[in-house]
Amino acid sequence: MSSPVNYTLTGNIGVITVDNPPVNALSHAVRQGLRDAFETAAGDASEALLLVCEGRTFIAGADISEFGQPPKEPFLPDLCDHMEASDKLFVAAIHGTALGGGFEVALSADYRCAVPSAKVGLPEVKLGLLPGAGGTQRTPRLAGVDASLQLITSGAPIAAAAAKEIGLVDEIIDGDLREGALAYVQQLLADNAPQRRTSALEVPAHDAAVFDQFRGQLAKKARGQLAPQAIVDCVEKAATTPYEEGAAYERKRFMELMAGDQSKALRHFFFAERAAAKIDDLPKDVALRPVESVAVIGGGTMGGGIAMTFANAGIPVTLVEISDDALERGLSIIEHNYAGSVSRGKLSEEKAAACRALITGATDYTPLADVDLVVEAVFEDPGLKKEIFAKLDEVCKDGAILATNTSYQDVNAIAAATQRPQDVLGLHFFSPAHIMKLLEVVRGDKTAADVLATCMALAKRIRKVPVVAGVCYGFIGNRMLQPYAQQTQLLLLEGATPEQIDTAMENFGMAMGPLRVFDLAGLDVGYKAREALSDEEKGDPAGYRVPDLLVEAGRLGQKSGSGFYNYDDKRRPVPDPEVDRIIEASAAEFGIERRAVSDEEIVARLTGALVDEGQKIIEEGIAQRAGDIDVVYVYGYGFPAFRGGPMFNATLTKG
Ligand code: 3H9
Repeated sequence: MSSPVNYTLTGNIGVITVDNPPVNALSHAVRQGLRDAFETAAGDASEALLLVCEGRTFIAGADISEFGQPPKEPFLPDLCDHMEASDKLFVAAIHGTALGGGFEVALSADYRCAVPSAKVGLPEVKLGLLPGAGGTQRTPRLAGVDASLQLITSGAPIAAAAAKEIGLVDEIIDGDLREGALAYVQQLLADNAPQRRTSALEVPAHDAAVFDQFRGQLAKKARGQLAPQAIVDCVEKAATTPYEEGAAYERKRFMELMAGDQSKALRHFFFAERAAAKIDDLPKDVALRPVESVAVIGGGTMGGGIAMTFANAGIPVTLVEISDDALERGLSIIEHNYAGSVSRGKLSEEKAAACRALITGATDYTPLADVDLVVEAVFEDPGLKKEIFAKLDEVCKDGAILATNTSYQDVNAIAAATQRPQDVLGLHFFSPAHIMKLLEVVRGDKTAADVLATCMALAKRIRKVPVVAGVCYGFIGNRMLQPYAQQTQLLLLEGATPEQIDTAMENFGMAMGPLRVFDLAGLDVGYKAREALSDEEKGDPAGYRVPDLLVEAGRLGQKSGSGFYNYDDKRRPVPDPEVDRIIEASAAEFGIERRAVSDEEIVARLTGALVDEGQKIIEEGIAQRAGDIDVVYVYGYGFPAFRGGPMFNATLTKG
């Protein structure tokens, strides 16, 4: 097999080219190829070395698929030291993304140049790791301690210009990178630019208090996570000890993290997210339908957020409401949201104005005749939804995709209201739709392959993470929420308090405990939904008696100032003895004897409820694979990614 690394002498410059699609990851063969190239270069007439990459990106990191297998020489940290020690001037030329081990390779060069669109970063923290090939030691020597802590603990890549500003990139190359980089190397040679080994540089002066400040911030922001804290320790070592000592320390901490459950879980999640985008029984070459214009029906919170999502991706949207007043309200919420993004610094004023300009309003279906996709986002009334789809069937052009954003309704029944069920599917966004990353793509019995494939590709374009679900009540996420909610209620009746349950689950890593979530969503929502169900469908009354009593007492959750908690003017939850009395009375009604419930039991029963339902969802073919369920729960329901999602977490706890 030919090597993914090619070495050629171009005049007096040895050009090393990595070509390992799709992302030039540092597989064993690439590491070997790099080592061989440096050995060849050591014995030839080259005066300097240039590293460039083929394809869409510079090296995007170590090969994650090799993690967990016995490591093979050359090890990346040694290779980086070896390349850095070369006595020929070494320059890295970056396009696409130089990430993780890829950026660590670049940090081993004497100089780095990049095209303006390039990004660099050390995203290992997102895999529960730290940069393990000198990244925590070399970055602060170039960029200083503060910028390095920010870069490495966040894992977020930065643009070439920002990287140049903090010293991580030396030269921006406009135009063709290879040509520009060759000229840059010639210039360096002509200027007699000295070799500049990063590991030999001094870490710039800094405030020693910054390490504890970061530890404190991360204890809150990345609660329960090991890698961010380990990164601070490593950068502190870089600032306080010689390079060799710091590098050995980094290596030790890297290996510890690599062997731990958090990194296993996050690595599982990395691949689960990418696998979720694939539909097993879909032909690979299915032609996609064009989606260049969209209509959203319903201008409420959900519809408005969906409209913003498309506009933010540059796709024009028509927002349809039933009256001028309703449309006015819907558009003003959108404006308010954009203004909020601008004031929080998330969006520039120009970008917000450009996105807003892509959204137009309508109060009838005439403009829908030409759109490529319609997303219906009216309230959960099955009759109304069917009526809307029958109307869409009349006005929309052939081939338009008709989607419902329903959270629970039968997508097949909605599709049957049209003469073109093959064009109908569910696109279930999560609120707030312009922020939440998850998109459940609900495949009806008759949904055409190209409709499904188009929507999966579209999801990526609008920066969502799509997961395919089959038709059932609540699809994947909301279906699993039911037994989770029921167990929560049983735990209350058996003796746990709302605060104990929420704290136990938040300490486990959930973004928010279940009772705080119910209060936020509004207890009246579930109450109304239950009214439409038969007793059998509602299940054990012990699973909903307390929230029913709370709603009947006017406690609808945050919106009414009280629910499972009272809320102060800053929306902080405060326990209320009245709620305890309601819980105790309900327990007595069902003859449930109250006892001390441990935090471990709370976590085990609530995560167990998710897993049991998840298992059924897989058996019934509603989800394609366990990893898809993990993606749904992490992106849609605040399940901690560092536990891999509910299904993966169960495999860890089982041992
Ligand atoms: C590290 O470097 C540790 C070192 O510090 C120390 C070592 C000692 N490995 O995301 P995409 C695959 S840790 C293996 O859809 P995009 C991916 O699975 C690493 N495979 O493309 C997918 O495969 P498939 C630090 C990888 O254009 C395909 O490539 N680096 C890797 O949307 C396309 O990926 C990172 O964490 C990898 N490193 O985004 C970077 N990366 O087609 C991780 C990707 O079969 N990668 N694949 O499903 C990314 O963030 C994105 O992939 C990237 C491209 C931004 C590069």
